[in-house]
Amino acid sequence: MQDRSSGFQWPAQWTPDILATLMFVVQGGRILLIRKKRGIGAGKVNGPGGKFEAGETALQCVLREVREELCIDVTDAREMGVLNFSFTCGTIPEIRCHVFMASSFKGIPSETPEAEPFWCPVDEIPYELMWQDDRFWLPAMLDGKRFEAFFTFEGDRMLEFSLETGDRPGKEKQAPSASPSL
Ligand code: 6U4
Repeated sequence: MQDRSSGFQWPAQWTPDILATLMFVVQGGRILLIRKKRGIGAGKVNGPGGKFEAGETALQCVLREVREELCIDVTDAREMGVLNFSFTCGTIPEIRCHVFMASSFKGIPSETPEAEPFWCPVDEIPYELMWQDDRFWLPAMLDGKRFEAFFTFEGDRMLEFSLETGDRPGKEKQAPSASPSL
C-alpha cells in the first residue's frame, strides 16, 4: 500500500451527508467523460454519476446514473475506490463517492439534460477542467490501483488531501465487482 498526502489528518468523527458514485468507462485507449450540465460541479468535466437513491447499492446507483445521464448500460462495472469530500463552505454536502471503472457497455453515449458525453485519449485527460482532486487519484486508478482518498475543499479550491493506493485488482483474490480492499 502506498500513502500520499499533504500531511493532513482526516477527522475521525466525519460522516457523509450523501453517498454518490462516479463511473469511468475506458475502451481502446480512450476514456468516456462528461461535461456536467447541472447539479454539484456543473460546468466541470467529470465521469457520469450521482447520488444514491433510497435502498440502492453503490453498483445499482452507478448503473442507473450512467443510464440516466448517457443512455448506455455498462456491463462490466467494477468498484475501484472511495473518495471522501468535505467542503468548508457549508452549502455543499459532505460526500462519500464510490468510483467505478468499466470497459464495455450497450447503447450509444448520448447527450441528456444532465450531461454532454465525449471520448478523450487517456493521456490527454483535461485535468484543468475537472475537480482539483481528480489529478491525484485518477492516474492511479487508470493504472489499475485501488484507492481511498480524503479531500477538503473551499468552494472549488482543494485545500488538503490524503490518498492511499493499493495493489492492482489482478493481484487480489476478489470478485471483480467487490468493494475495494486496500
Ligand atoms: P441529481 O440532481 O441528484 O441528479 P446528481 O447528478 O445525482 O444530481 P450531484 O449533482 O449532487 O449528483 O453531484 C454528485 C456528483 O458530484 C457525484 O457523482 C460525485 C461528484 N463530485 C462531487 N464533488 C466532487 C469532487 N470534488 N471530485 C469529483 N467528483 C465530485 O471528481
